[in-house]
Amino acid sequence: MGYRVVVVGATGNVGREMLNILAEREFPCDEIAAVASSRSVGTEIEFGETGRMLKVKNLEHFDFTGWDIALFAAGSAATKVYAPQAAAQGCVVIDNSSLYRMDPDVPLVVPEVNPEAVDGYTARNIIANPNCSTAQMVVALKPLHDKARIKRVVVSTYQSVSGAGKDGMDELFEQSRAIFVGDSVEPRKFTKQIAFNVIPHIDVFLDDGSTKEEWKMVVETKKILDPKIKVQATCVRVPVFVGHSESINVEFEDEISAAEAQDILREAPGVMLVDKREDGGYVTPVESVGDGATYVSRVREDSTVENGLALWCVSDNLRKGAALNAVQIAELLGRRHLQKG
Ligand code: 11C
Repeated sequence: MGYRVVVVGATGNVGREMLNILAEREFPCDEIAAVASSRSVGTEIEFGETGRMLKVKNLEHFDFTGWDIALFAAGSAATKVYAPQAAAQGCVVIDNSSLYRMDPDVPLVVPEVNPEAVDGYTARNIIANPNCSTAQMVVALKPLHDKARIKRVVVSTYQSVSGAGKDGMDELFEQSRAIFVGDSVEPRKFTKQIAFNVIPHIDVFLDDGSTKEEWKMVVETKKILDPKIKVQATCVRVPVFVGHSESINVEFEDEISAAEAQDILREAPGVMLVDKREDGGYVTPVESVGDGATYVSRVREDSTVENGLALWCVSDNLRKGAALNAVQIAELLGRRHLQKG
């Protein structure tokens, strides 16, 4: 016997990946529903590569009663209305938006890092999925924190346009084409030209001069990994379609060499160490696409601080950063709480 699973926002970048990953990992689904806003109702979407077509249902009229798990990849406005409704109807919500992440009654879970936190889901019947840039960073940092206790992290991100949804991908494509053929470029989704450029701004500005994306990396890392860790983030949009990269500097309480860190990362769950210290011996975002791993490369000692390391971290933001992590949470929930059969 399996689960009755709903994917909300099934036609978006992340929703489609959720369906792909549920199918790929053979998540035990007795029934699967693809749900989206009224705009997409009636369209058909494939359940992974199974050949099985799902007719998209209208979120506005969807009754979550009797469904076990809803993976939400909808915008914040729809999530605010329908996630509590689904939870109240007895369906456990795993939500990819930022809406509930910092709610003390909602666990924020990365299964390789804080699997036990999932047990807190009963307070609201909601579990939050972290921001993509946080998810990959904490997967890489957790095994190093266990070894040498992290004090401080300074991270600069290189985030792909797919983090901004399909509109972001379309804008990069259209601007690139326009520049090649000599047309003018009009930024719409992004505040400045993204093709052949980089933009040090993701999400809204906050009073202290940081952006909300940067704030998310700070507070989510504390909630998932350790509230004592200090984080300084600079989040940058780059003209890459899929795959977020991060340059991370870490300061530890205890001594840890680059070689020790490499040995630890080689064995760490969810991490793939590719660190050959030669031309091409590292991972770039295009190589991470379609994969679930958090890749770590360029591990080296940072001699500007005591007990410091620098590293490069890359992952498919639509997978580990969103859909895969959500499905892993569903698997964890199934193992720990919702056993079937
Ligand atoms: C981006 N990280 O790359 C964002 C997308 O809080 O879930 C995900 C935003 C979030 O634009």
